[in-house]
Amino acid sequence: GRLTEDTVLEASFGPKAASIFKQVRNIQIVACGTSYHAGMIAKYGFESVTRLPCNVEVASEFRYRRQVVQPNTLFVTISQSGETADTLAALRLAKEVGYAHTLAICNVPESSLVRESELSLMTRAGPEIGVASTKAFTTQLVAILLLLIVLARRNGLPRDMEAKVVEQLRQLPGMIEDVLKLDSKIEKLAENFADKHHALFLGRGMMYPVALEGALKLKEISYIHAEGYPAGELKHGPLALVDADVPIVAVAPNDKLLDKLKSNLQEVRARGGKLYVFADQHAGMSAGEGVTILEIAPVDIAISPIIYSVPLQLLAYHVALLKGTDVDQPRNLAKSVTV
Ligand code: F1P
Repeated sequence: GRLTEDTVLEASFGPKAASIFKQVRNIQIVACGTSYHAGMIAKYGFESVTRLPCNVEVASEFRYRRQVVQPNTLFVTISQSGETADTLAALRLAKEVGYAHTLAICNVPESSLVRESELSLMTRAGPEIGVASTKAFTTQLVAILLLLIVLARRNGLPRDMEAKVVEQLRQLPGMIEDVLKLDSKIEKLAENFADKHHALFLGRGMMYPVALEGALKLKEISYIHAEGYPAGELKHGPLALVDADVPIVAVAPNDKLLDKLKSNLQEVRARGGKLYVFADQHAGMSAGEGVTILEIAPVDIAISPIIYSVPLQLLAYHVALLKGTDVDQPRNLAKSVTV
């Protein structure tokens, strides 16, 4: 038969996908750990492009909260394994309390989460070898962009905007190859972290969850205490932590928040904090005393969270290697938290 848009949607997401997407008026995202950070990024994109209200919450809180269910809400879970106990319990609760539709973004087709959700979108990252989620995260971000296109189309996404996102996705593999070329520089940078006890990761907008994810990776595999912060919140507390012994990582794409971020970074520098900034080539950031810049080729905002996550993953990896920790099997952590 003829390949219609609806047929494609149903082949990708499951039966009834086309009519479900037409009805969606709200989005509720629930996930844990790294998958939660992917959900936070999704919220920025979904709200700004589709104009649908979107909430995001960690599953371990969502499942114990009394819910107010908005009509026509699409309940989205994100999970690498599809077996995370809190995420699964949240999905079951969502069905019980009457969320209209459920969708799992997941890496494992035969998982409980996929089986129990009405719709699913597979990330197809292949098995994660280590405990810490890395390629699962970047593929979740790609899946989120695809879902964003679908939802935005239903709500009138201009075709030129869609074409731009699709073009960015086509160029993504090459851009990631380019970022991976920073590996030896990042390996060198890691030497500034291996003997430290704390680190701060800063970003703004969609780069805030990217900063959270960078901090989580460092915690998980190198056991260095790391905090991710929205850079504008620094003055409300964490600035008190800053001294020469707390390295500060910032992610600085050339976006509309760049000037604000720069002034936040100046505040940090003024207090003796050493800065390591992954910055767009055209961000106008210059290296100097206590400021190291690693340049990233210009990228569109749609894929910047994907691109900027990769060097942060590499940083955590190299710090862990220097410290001699087990990058694949960190202490105290399980690949899939099923209890
Ligand atoms: C969620 C998660 C992972 C983390 C670790 C523990 O898992 O927090 O992000 O790396 O493996 O579980 P999932 O629901 O995405 O499988």
